Amino acid sequence: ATLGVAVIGTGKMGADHVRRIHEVVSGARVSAVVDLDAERAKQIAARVEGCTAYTDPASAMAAADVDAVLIASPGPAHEAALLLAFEHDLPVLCEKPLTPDAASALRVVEAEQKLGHRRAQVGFMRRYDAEYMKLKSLLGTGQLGRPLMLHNRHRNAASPPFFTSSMLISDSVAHETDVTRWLLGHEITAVTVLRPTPTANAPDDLQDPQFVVFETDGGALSDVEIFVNCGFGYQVQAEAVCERGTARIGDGHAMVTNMAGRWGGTIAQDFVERFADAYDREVQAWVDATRRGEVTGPSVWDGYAAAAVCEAGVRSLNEGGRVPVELVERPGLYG
Ligand code: ISE
Repeated sequence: ATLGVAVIGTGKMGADHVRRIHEVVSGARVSAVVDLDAERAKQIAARVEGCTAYTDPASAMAAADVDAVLIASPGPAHEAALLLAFEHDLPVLCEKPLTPDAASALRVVEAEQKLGHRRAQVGFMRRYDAEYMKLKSLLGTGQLGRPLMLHNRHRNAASPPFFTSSMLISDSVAHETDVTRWLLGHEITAVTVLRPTPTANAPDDLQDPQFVVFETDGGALSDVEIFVNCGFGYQVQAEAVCERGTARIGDGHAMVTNMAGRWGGTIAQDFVERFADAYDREVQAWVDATRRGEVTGPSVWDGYAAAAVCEAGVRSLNEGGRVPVELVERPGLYG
């Protein structure tokens, strides 16, 4: 049967997922949208036939035509929505970050364990990006040998008005915590955040850019340039340096033009554009797995690990120096 999805939060990502489920994904329909802003909820619901607007997640989750939940509200609202979905035993796709800190993420891990089965997938969409997938499978073949270093660049054209210095880590570098763990198959054991003089183009008091170094339990280093007011566009790149070679993605060379003494191409302006295909693949995979009664994507454990690494990163940003990451023991539910 068609999966009835409640989309919680109708901001930039939530509205894009409503469009995606309505127009791109097969096997699912948006049966409910939830937003604290009733007008906004109504406007978005009006785009989809048979979709009901709600202002609180609880009423949406209790509705008969809701079979699954996509959480796209701001991070601080995720824990309550996740715990509620678990009470209804509803499958969840939760946008990153799982929650804003390690303690709340651990509560979500514990709640899912109590259910006794996996119910939630975390929205680390880069795992569904064609280029990242290629890099992952190349590393998996072993042809390049052991990975020694991973260099990541993560640039946004401009940060939204509510962005804080900590969010460069907890909201943006959250992706590289997952990419590092997933590509290398290592856990991150320590984080160091360095602070170059901020760009004059960042809002006052925003520490932008930042340079982050992860150490892993496999002896690798993964560094991240995070720069959220670079001005020119949205750019995400990764280069793995291994014993027998290197591999690099994200150069955006899909099409190169030559014109009047110049060569080049265009740069995506935001993540909705750059990762459109990845989001499509992610949500379709979630719907397909859910309809088979399975959970296959990045887990709540991955969300917890990312939260713990980011929490250490924010401490390093604020206090300076190297901050170790302490994870609880990985529960059996997560392999
Ligand atoms: C945003 O929340 C995302 O998830 C984007 O992928 C990232 O590039 C951006 O910096 C974040 O704020």
